Amino acid sequence: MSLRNVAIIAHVDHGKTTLVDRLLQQSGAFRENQRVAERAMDSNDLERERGITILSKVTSILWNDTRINIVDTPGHADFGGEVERILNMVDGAIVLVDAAEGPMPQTKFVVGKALKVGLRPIVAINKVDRPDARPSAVVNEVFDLFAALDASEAQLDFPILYGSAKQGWMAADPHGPRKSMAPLFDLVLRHVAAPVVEEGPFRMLGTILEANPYLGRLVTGRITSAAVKPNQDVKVLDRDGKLVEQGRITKVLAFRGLERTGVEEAEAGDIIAVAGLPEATVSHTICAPEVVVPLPAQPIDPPTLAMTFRINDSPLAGTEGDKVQSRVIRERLLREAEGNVALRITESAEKDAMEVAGRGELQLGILIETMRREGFELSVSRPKVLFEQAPSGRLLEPIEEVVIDVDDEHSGIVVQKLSERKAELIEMRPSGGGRVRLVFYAPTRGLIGYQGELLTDTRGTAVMNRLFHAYGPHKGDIPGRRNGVLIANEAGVAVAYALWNLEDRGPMMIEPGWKVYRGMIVGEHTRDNDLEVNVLKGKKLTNIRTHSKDEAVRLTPPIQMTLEKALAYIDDDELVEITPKSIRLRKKLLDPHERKRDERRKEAERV
Ligand SMILES: Nc1nc2c(ncn2[C@@H]2O[C@H](COP(=O)(O)OP(=O)(O)OP(=O)(O)O)[C@@H](O)[C@H]2O)c(=O)[nH]1
Ligand SMILES: [Mg+2]
Repeated sequence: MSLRNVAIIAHVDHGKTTLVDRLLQQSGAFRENQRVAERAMDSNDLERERGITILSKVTSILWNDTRINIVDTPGHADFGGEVERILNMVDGAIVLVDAAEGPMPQTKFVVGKALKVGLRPIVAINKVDRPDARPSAVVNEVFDLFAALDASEAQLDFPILYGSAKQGWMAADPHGPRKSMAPLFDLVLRHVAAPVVEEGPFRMLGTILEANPYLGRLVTGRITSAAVKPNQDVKVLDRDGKLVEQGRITKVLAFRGLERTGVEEAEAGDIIAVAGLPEATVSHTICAPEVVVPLPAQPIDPPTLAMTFRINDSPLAGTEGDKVQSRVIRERLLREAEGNVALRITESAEKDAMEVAGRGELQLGILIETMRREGFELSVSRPKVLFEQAPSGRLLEPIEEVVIDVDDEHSGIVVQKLSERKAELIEMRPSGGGRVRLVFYAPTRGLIGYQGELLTDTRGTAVMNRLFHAYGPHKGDIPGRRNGVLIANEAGVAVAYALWNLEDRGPMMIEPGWKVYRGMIVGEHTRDNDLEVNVLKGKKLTNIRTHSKDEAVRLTPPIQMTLEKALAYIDDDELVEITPKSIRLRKKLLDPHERKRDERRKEAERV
């Protein structure tokens, strides 16, 4: 049977997963009356909640007797390294570009990678149904992008389709016919080459790794040579050709619609998953026992951001979660690192703590969120950017390209705030409709926690996109949070009246009825120093005042501390306490005297 392998790549939210929905539907992959959720490929809980793709996934459809393996990729920059590997597994790529937004940083990143591995992408201008769509201008921008990325003649000559994944059509003209995805299917068959198959015994490069609750470790990749069957003896080589393990494949799985089906044999060129190899991972070669040379594999991007995961040792520890011991946390993290190649877990210098390094705030945030749902309690430190050293000995730090689209009137404050954070403005141009597009090179360090501030500064109208650019010289000190915090001075249950009394000290982060402890952060101080406050003190109860009256005190709604917000908010001497039920902020040292002593010690070190 003839075969095509194609990846769908784009900036975040440009419609990749929605497109895959339509391709599945229109190729008849679903049964007549099958109920299928929207963005069906985003199958894990967090993907569904957040509406983003986190893990790349493979599916396949049949079109005119050709099987097309389609890989849906994540658009968020934290998962960019994975997209790069996937492009090595396919023979074609569909680049989706939002007809209103045009090419964005991640478009540039993925197109650059696709061109580099020699693919000739198909460009699909998506979302032409948007009222603000500007398809022909966007095509020009895409052309400029390809040219700027040194595309070859053949690559510059990219075929273009216009359409709406949401409405289920693609066509050679923006005006239609607005009928179906057939033009895209046909173009894939015409434009994407059949997979090149090499001679020799069985070899396959591990490209996607996942842990399956029933089958164990599953490694997905494209078979480079020969066929593979269940129960076949294989070995696994790392990038340098060192033997990782010898074993037997227990299952060969093909991707069919939303399901995976065990098959009796898979042929060279096909994208499949194998089970039964406990050590094999991404960038390993799974091969017949006689093979000695591994397939070329790109190295995995080094992590750029790290956090310390410690046991929860607050006075409320163990009251909301059941997985609290450092041994359990450690095992869980090590298991995660096995299935997630972008994470690096190391022992921390601190007691009962592990250092977890990854590609970004989102990636680490997702790990924490997953663990809390499993019943874990943790306390996590402020994210730290990982530096590198140039051969000259000079300190280097990660620099990102940041693109911010903002209403004209707010551009001033954005430029000011980002230059305080040591960002460099490299481009500023109108982007239509009274908006401007600002492009910066900014140190990752300065961007931690900026998203929330940006939304406040621009009344929620700005859109920020970031992408790793390069390691550059360290930019020097970046001022941290300016405000101090309000700290509870006693353990108990917060009372409305006490919170109301503290309103002029600053916004609260807790609500009446919440449990607090000494050293817990309960609000933000309007000034730059920390302040200890009493949130337990009720109004003196006299005969006439009842408890219910106390409740009637009208409070300003507190700051809602989501996990991401909390991680970005805390300072070096603070922690986020995470349990299945709560996110609390606290001082590392709960005892005020200890904090004083620590401060004095630091002061002494400075002079
Ligand atoms: N108007 C319009 N909206 C669309 C279209 N295609 C997708 N969307 C919407 O765009 C949003 C993002 O769609 P997804 O399919 O999740 O985008 P994605 O590229 O897979 O996003 P990531 O996987 O997170 O990178 C959803 O709200 C879709 O409904 C389209 O053709 N027109
Ligand atoms: Mg998606």
